[in-house]
Amino acid sequence: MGVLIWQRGRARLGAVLTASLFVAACSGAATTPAAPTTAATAQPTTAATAAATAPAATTAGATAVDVTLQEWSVAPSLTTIPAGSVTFTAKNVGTEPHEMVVLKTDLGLLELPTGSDGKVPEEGPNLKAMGEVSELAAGVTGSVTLDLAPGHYLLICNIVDADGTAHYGKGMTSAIIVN
Ligand SMILES: [Cu+2]
Repeated sequence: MGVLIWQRGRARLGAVLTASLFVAACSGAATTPAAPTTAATAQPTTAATAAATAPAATTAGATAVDVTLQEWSVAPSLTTIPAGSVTFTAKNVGTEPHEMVVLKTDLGLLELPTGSDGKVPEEGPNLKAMGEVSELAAGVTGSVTLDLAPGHYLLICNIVDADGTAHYGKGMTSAIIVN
């Protein structure tokens, strides 16, 4: 009788120990796969954030200059800008077509040479066209991004109307300093 009780007690103890080991093994196994799952979820989130940030940083790197064109003026929002990438966004708020040509030159606002038709040559001594937003109809906006070195620049409208009216000669010129 006494032996039988001892054996039962021992068998019960064995069963409890086995169950404990089994639970420990299970929870251990359950914990291990949980960690990689968390890491895998976190990693794509980080990558997606980095990808979304990259294009924004590129855009933020360019200096933005808004240029208002009308009869008879060229009005940039900034007149002194840092060297490097510059995005000019020109809006024609006038009634006639206008354009915006960026010229690197040391000449003054109305000192540029002009042909017999009143047009400014876009290449020459102390004169170099860097780029342009070509002819915009009334109400239209256009942009151009240029890489500008330090220097003195003029923004002009180089359109000459059929009746011979040269927009530059009418005063469509403005200076920008890049430093
Ligand atoms: Cu014009």
